[in-house]
Amino acid sequence: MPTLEHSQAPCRIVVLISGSGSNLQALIDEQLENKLLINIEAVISNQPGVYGLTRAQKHNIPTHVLAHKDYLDRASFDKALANTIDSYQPTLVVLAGFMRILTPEFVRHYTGRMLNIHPSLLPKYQGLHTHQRALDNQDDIHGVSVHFVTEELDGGPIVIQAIVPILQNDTVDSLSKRVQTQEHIIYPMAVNWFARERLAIQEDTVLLDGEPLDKTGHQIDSRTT
Ligand code: NHR
Ligand code: GAR
Repeated sequence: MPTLEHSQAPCRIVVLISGSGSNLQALIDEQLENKLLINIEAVISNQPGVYGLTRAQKHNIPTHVLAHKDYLDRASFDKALANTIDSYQPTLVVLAGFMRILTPEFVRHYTGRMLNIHPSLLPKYQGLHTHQRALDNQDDIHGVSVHFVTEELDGGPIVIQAIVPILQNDTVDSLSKRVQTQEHIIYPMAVNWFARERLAIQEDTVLLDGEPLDKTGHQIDSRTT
């Protein structure tokens, strides 16, 4: 029986990974808890042999490896990637530790229906090595952002951020673990909102339940919650 709360078909999701897939696991767990809300149709990795593929297979989710090294250039890789994704007719594409920059053509095709999780308090530290950069700058806080993907790398409208403290003697390892704990909370939350059609984009602003969010999205402060 469909519930009053959620009578639609599950939101069809394709997840792109490059690595261990702990964020993918958080989404699989969300799906297991709430079967009617989302369905991960496929997982695609640009890296062969990564553990995220095993996580998907354990739950009978179809997997594909598209090794970017097998393609002549970014455009041909992205075409093959889009063809594979679109064969599943997803409503949402989720980048979960996906480490290849995507071409503008690819990104435009998924406008408003592709999310990324980035390990920094955007707009600070776009790009790579965010934990090291936060430590080098002796920041007091660090964190993670979920944003809609646009042509500007890590520059799309932000849905949600979680703040973590930086502690004395933190290393990249200790700090990234603290950040990842928050990743596994906020990514399922953002995907859940999308699946329930609670998110919209108006120009550069994210609306949650019709109300505009700040530029930094909905904020969760792990120091106080
Ligand atoms: N593509 C676009 N157009 N826009 C975004 O916002 C994107 C994107 C592709 C990936 C994830 C992003 C992150 O969260 C992401 C956001 C990879 C690189 C990178 O430099 C940078 C940012 C992100 C992902 N990749 C190198 C490249 O040449 C390869 C690095 C490697 O393989 O280790 O593609 O941080
Ligand atoms: C996550 O910490 C994510 O924030 C980061 O990679 C890790 C992937 O972990 N993403 C990026 O750095 C994107 N450039 P996972 O494979 O265990 O989900």
